[in-house]
Parts: sequence; C-alpha cells; structure tokens
Amino acid sequence: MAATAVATTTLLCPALLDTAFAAPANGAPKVSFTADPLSTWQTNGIVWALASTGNVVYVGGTFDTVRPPGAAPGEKEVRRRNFAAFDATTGALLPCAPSFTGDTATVRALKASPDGRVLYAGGSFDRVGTTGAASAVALNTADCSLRKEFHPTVSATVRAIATTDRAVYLGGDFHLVSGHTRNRIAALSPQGALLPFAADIDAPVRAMSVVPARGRIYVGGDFERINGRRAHSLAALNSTTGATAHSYPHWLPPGSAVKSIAYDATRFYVGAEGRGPGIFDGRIAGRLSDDTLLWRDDCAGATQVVLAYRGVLYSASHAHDCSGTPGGFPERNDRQHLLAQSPDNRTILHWFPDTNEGIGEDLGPRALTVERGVLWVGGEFTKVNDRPQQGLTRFAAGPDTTAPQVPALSLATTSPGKATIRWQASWDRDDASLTYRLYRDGRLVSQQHKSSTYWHRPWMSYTDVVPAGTRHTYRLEATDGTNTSPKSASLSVAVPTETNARTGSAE
Ligand SMILES: [Ca+2]
Repeated sequence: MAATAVATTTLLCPALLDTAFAAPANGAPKVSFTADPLSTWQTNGIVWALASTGNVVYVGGTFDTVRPPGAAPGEKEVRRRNFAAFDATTGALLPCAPSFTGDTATVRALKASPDGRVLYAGGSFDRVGTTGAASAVALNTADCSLRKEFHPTVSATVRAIATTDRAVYLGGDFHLVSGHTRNRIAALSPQGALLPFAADIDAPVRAMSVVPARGRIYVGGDFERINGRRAHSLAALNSTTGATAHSYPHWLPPGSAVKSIAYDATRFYVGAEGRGPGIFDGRIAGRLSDDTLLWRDDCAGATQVVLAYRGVLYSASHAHDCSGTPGGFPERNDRQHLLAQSPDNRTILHWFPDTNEGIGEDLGPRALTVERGVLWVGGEFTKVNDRPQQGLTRFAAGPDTTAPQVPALSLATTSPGKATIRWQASWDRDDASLTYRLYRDGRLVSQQHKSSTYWHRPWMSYTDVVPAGTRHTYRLEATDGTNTSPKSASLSVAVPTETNARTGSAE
C-alpha cells in the first residue's frame, strides 16, 4: 500500500509504521531515501497533485506535455493534458492518459480509494477525454476508464480529496454539489451519491485528511468560521455528519493558512503558509487522541505539503531561517525546498536534496507521494540538485551516487620537522559524517571524520612530522563511505631547516 500526500491531503497507512525502523538505537529516525534523484520524466508546467497505488503514480496539474528524463523543454514532448501516469518503480510513462480540459483546466487533487481500485481526481475542468465532467471524476485504476456512475457536478474548483471505504470527501471553493448546497466541503458515496455529511465553511478548503478509526476528518484552508463558529484555518469534523469535533483557535496566527495535513499512528501534522508580519509558515504536530499541540516548527518559508512515512516527517517548502528548530539553519540566501524531520521533536535530519523555485508562484515543490519505497516530488521547479529537471523528481533508498566535493588544501604553518595542512570540511546532501584522507607523496598519513552541513563547514587540520629540509606533496580526498571524490589539487610544501624561512606553495 502507499503512503500518499498531495498538496492538499495526506493519508498514511498505519501498517507502514514500523516502529523498529522508526527508532534506531541512537534515537534519530532514519530517512528512507538518498538525496540523489532517480531519472524521471518531466512536465512542461506545474504539478499540483500526486497520488499512488498499485505501482502507479498519478500526476495532476497544469501542463500540456510530458517529456523524458534529460530532454530540454520542447524536446521529445508527449501530449498529456493536466494528467499523466507513471510506473512507480521504473518511472516509465504509462498509456493511462485522459485529457482534463476546459477553460483554465487544472487538476488540483488526486486520491486513490483505500482498496486502490479507484482514483478520484478534482480540480477545475469540464471535460475528461470526450466525456463532460464538473471538476470531479473517478477512474478505474485497472483500465484507466472513467467510472460513469461517479459524476458529481461541483460548482467551483476542488482542491482536496480524502477517501474511506464508505465516502469520498471533496474540499475546495464550491457552494453547490449535484444541485445541493455544500459550502466548500461535501461527501459522496463511492458510487457517486451525495451523502448527508455537510459543514458550512466560509472560505476555500485546501487540505483534508480523514482518520476513519477516529471518525474524524481534519480540514485545513483559508477559512475563519465553520458551522457558524470561529475555526481559524484548521478543524476536525465528525466524518459522518460534518459537525465540528474540535477547533484549534490558537494554533495558527492570523494571516496563516493550512495547506496540507497528514497523520501517522499517534499524531497529525499540519503544514502552513502565511503572509504578512508574525505569520506562521512551518509545521505543527498534534496528538490524535486528545488534540494536544506537541510541537510547532517556525521555520520561515511557506510549507506546501507534509508527508509522514516510516517514522519521518517529510515536507516541501522554501525553508529559510530555521534557526529556532533543532538541527536547523540560519537565514541564508539559498533556500531549502525539501526537509526530513523527526516527528517526535521536529529535529531537522541530514537529508538535503533540493529544487529551485521555478515557475508559477516560485514555490518549488508542491506535492509528495511514496509508492514502492520511492518518494515522488511534484511542483513548479525546473532544477533538482542544481541540474535541469522540471515538474517531477524521485528519490529511492539507493543508490547513493554523489561524492562530496573535495576541499582545497592550504598550508597553515611549517616549522623545522613539521608541516600543518588545513582544509575546510566539505558537505554531502545525505551523509552528515564524512571521511577525509590526507596523502603525503601518495601515502596515506591521516584519516579523519567530521560532521558538516552546507551551512556549517568546520576547518580541519593535520600536523605532519617530516624531516627538516625536505619537500613534500599533499593531496586530499573526501568520501561519504560510498562515493569518494577525486583527489584534490596537490599542495607542495617545503619543510624548513632550523635556519630556513617557512615556505609553502600550492601547485
Ligand atoms: Ca551521500
């Protein structure tokens, strides 16, 4: 089964919560993916939604074509109108390709049924293939055919979908569903009949996550009131009736809105985006059993999506200034667009694949899903780890393929019989501790380990004891344990005699 998140909704299969995996001996959870992207198809526009089931990843958004890995925009393009499907393991483009069309057509939400047999799609569109539709449809995953009985008419954009065995929840901007008043949230049976569930919400719903075991659906968005009472941006509703089960009046400041909700066995997680002074852009964890706030992470940089998978909380944002977060970084010009954190205490883990901000609102990644152990990332980026890659990328448990850059050597001091060589630690996107090997005249003289991040690269040194008056060449290599850098440029050192002045030069 898949753990799935899109920009608007997340559901984690509790069976995936392997507690042994989640809590290794040193206490820090283990990230399931390297930071090296797998070869992946691309889109020519923004990916807003991802869903996965049965070794297929479904991609929705605002795009006209997809193109193979490595192709530049305009090259080798294949027609796909706002929807595409890929083999989750190989990444291959699949023939499942209904066109979602209409004025300013876009797919904003995708969600599989719990049994994986049906894929629900929402957004803003009035035709799917040759069939008329009204912003929400269902596809049979077995053959990609439209489920004819599921054809609600939704009066405006659908931005979030959540599913149980009995209900399909739609959230968004609408007021009417199949001719009945439903203000921004509605539930249908899997056969497409409108259910009595109703909640009166005063502004768009952008995120939903339903917890069947607790009879609740968590709802996030731009709203201030639900069912006639104040509920700023986040609420839990009775999943049968729509009655407000809990609101969280002080969890988010004015100006911040929930963009994504996920949960695991014991907690739920919220990702928020804010505008203006004093806003909240980060992530919050709450306890499912009693709605206690467990932690708030106030990194800056608009969180678009959260995903809980195997004991780690993944998120997409443009994080900058995480100085208040354990393991976090100070304000910098370069923003970090993907994060892995401990769900226990929000500690930022050493996993730093990155995208650029790209097109659209310049927000980088917007959707996440995991299928068959592969993390898929969709959004509006045009680069991944500084290389061209648009709209989609993927990360797997291996292989780790990138060697750390090798630092330049410099001469710190010499004295008769001694030379001190120094260098600044390198960094690696998915290994905190790197090993540095220093060679004198081709022979290993020092091996040192040092932890580093891209914002904290300590200086390192080695004092070599050599006969006075001799001349030597030093080179360095850095390894993450799997990939070893080429050796550095050599540093030539003349070790002085008692009467000789100190000298040293890099060649
Ligand atoms: Ca590595």
